Amino acid sequence: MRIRAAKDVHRRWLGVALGVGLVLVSAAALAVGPAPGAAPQTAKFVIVAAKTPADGGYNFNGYSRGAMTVTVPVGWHLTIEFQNNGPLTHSLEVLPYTPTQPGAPPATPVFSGAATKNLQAGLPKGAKTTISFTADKPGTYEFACGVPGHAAAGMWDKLVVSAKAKQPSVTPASATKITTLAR
Ligand SMILES: [Cu+2]
Repeated sequence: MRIRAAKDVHRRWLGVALGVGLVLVSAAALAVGPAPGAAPQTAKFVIVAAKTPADGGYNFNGYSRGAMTVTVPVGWHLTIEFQNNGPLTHSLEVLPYTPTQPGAPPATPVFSGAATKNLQAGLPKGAKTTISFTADKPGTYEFACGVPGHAAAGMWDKLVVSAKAKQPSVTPASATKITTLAR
């Protein structure tokens, strides 16, 4: 009897220990997100053309001339909700970064799907559209307005596709809110 009772106590403690262990493992998984090397995910965020009057309205989220940098791990999918808040038409495309902006940006984005429709004519005030693409090649790129003259006037920011980054980020941190979704 005494031996059996001791075994029962032992089993009970083993059960408690396993339970605590499971809770700790679950909490750790929630805290750090997917394990390193996990499948790429989707980074979703908003870019508003002419959000503020900064730089004559030639800005995205209030930032112009590369003042905002979005960094994403290579291979991630990006879903960008584009909105135009300004009186002029604007658009958005991802191009290779160049220190000098062309007067008429190229009509083909660097990643397939990384451009809004009517790139050169632009979208009117109040327009909303979503673009989706895979950032499948590391490097430094730019978000540019495709309406001729706008990127040259300052309407461009940076996109870094990083082989080192594990999670997406934005500088400054208040420039947009990046949501991470399962792909
Ligand atoms: Cu524009």
